[in-house]
Amino acid sequence: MSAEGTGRQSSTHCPYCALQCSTVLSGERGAVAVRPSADFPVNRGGLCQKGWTAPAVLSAPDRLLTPLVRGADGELAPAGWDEALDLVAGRLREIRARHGADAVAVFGGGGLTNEKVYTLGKFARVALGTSQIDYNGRFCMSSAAAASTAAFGLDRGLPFPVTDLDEADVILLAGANPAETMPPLMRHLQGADLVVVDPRRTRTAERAALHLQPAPGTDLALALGLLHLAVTEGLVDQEYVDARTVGFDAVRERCLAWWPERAEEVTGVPAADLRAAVRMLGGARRAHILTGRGAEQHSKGSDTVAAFINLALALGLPGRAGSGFGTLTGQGNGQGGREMGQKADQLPGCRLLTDPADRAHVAAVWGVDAGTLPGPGRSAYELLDALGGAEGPRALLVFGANPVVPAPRAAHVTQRLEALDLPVVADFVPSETAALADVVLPVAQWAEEEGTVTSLEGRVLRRRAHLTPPPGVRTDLQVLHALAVRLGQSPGRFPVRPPEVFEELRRASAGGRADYSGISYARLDAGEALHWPCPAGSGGDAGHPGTPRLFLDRFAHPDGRARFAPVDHRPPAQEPDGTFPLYGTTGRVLAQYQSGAQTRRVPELVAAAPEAVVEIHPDTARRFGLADGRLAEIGSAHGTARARVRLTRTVRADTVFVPFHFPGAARANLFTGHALDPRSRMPEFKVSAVHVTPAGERP
Ligand SMILES: Nc1nc2c(c(=O)[nH]1)N[C@H]1C(S)=C(S)[C@@H](COP(=O)(O)OP(=O)(O)OC[C@H]3O[C@@H](n4cnc5c(=O)[nH]c(N)nc54)[C@H](O)[C@@H]3O)O[C@H]1N2
Ligand SMILES: Nc1nc2c(c(=O)[nH]1)N[C@H]1C(S)=C(S)[C@@H](COP(=O)(O)OP(=O)(O)OC[C@H]3O[C@@H](n4cnc5c(=O)[nH]c(N)nc54)[C@H](O)[C@@H]3O)O[C@H]1N2
Ligand code: SF4
Ligand SMILES: [Mo]
Repeated sequence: MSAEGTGRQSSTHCPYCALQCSTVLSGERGAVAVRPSADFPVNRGGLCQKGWTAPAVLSAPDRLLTPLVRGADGELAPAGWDEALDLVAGRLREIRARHGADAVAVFGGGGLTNEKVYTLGKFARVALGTSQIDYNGRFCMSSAAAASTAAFGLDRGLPFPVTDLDEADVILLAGANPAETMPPLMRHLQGADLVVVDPRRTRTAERAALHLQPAPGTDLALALGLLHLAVTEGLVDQEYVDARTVGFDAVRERCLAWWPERAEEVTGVPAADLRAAVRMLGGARRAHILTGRGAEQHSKGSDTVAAFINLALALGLPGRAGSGFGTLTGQGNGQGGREMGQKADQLPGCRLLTDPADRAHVAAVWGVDAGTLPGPGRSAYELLDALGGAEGPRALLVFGANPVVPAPRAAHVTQRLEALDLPVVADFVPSETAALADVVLPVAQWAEEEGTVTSLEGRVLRRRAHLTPPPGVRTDLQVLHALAVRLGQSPGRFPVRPPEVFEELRRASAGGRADYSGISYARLDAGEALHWPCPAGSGGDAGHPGTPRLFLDRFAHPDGRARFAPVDHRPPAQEPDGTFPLYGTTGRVLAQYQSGAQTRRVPELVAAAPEAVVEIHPDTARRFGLADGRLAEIGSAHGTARARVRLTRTVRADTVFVPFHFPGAARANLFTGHALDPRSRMPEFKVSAVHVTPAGERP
């Protein structure tokens, strides 16, 4: 329903990160105002600069308001919806007839609502019949998900509400910089002594009682060193280990080889600091260990998370009231986005395409024969890498991602996209990926449509429409419906109303690991705080109360016990050498979001962070002839990016840091490589071997 002209206010949530700060929108198109709602426990009246300025994107001057089709002259030109959709459906049918169903691929996003993710996965498996679907969350939460599922039998980033952190005495943050990536979260970390593990002295590290500054790519050795000390200092909670876990003996055996001096040699963190960290954690009444992308985005990311889980289990933290282990989910619907079936191996509810019972359940909800559902497809990077090749997909539909900027080995990925017979992008701004598409479909934005997202604490939240979409724009659900019908599906199979999709999603997830069946729009609109699992048919008339805290009595494995994982350290794919003497790492700055497709269109944010910088220590800059404020080239075996030198003593002397939010020659991913984690298929965004040279002031 539209609120335009009524003076009505709409209660919703921020379009950006997984904290999903609660906001109230007012005002008409062109003058939408946002303020934080005071009563939501996660942001408690706070927003970050991105949240405050989010309405600007609703009326971005270059917003897409009509479909675009690439003409014979090679240019994108406005077209009608029927023309664009007929063209796409016709070409898809042709490509499928000639090359088979897997010649059509889909790439989704962790910012899409649950309803969209669910529909996108169903569209791929039913309307296209393709196995080739994955999404940008593979680059985000896959290592955390793999390790958490293995250890706990379930993947919910925070298995407890954010407010539990308020009561903690000690919190270890491994590779997370929430002071810039989730500023309102810092309110919940104020009461605790922080141990921050980061090669940079970030704004988060400045608030820490103890900052451990390891070389990039050495967190696994660091976690093994900490576990070693927990064992030798007698801090292991043996009663908990005996009662609630399996597999500790092998892990204890392995960590004995990681005495503190050896861990110091590999990580660069003084043994005394490792000891201090373990004593803080072991001595706390309530402690948490949290990981972020800094520890996870490695070719050994899932083993690294496993090593931090091992430490947390040895100290008896997970599933204990007031303590715990968690991972900080990133994208707006990064949690729901990894549950509802856009992942290459997954069906809704965290069900698996390889499990016959899971297939049968979802096929029944979809009204298809389970035998017609494809098997698992390629992971995100492998999918992008295969595009346009002899064995790879020839058409790609992108919803909610901008892979030209955030994919590793970006120059190669861009070439793969260019090699496609049919690239199609649905977006609301002309992203770098949309610029390569043959057909661009303009869609509605967060404040123009209904839906649900699941935040980093596993709580399902309602996004509400404040405006009607501009004329000429359709919702993602309408686009998928229209394409499905053109591909021969019955119209009723692909509903366009989000509540209708949610009702179906409930049934598809029922009995699955991420069970949403007891959640409804009515309950959410009544203000209930519902964290999954929330099964239907239990909890009496009021319904199941949801599960804010998981694992208090048992973990999600059949025997109720958590699993230790015997992991060991290994070097990154590229290590500094004579040619590439520095570690290059990448990440975020406060004022830009992801590929920047949205935030680079907000004047205040551009003023705050206008271009890519390379953070470099003054001593290192001197060695390489680099001056503050001048352009530099950051080159690796994979390619070269360009950024402006920012001298700072906050970064290790052997490391440079480049944010990945900027396009073109400034793409940090021009130098990242294609090494993947064998379990999670996560790329190694956080460590490359690079050299940095002056670039001169070419435009
Ligand atoms: N402003 C802003 N906020 C965001 C986003 C954004 O783009 N911009 N994106 C959202 C999303 S999707 C995500 S996933 C989250 C990510 O949130 P974070 O994980 O906090 O973000 P990053 O900056 O990618 O990485 C965190 C830190 O890891 C450090 N690091 C680099 N290499 C290593 C290493 O080898 N080991 C360790 N221990 N640390 C290392 C970096 O110096 C950086 O400070 O942020 C969310 N919030
Ligand atoms: N070097 C390096 N690379 C990284 C990372 C890193 O730390 N270092 N981090 C990785 C991580 S954690 C992540 S999450 C990825 C982010 O990967 P990206 O794909 O860059 O994420 P976004 O920029 O959020 O892209 C979302 C796109 O979808 C559009 N969009 C937003 N909402 C909707 C919607 O509802 N429907 C449709 N159709 N479109 C929508 C936006 O306008 C935008 O163009 O990047 C990864 N890449
Ligand atoms: S912290 Fe995240 S959810 Fe909150 S206002 Fe900032 S970007 Fe939005
Ligand atoms: Mo992310």
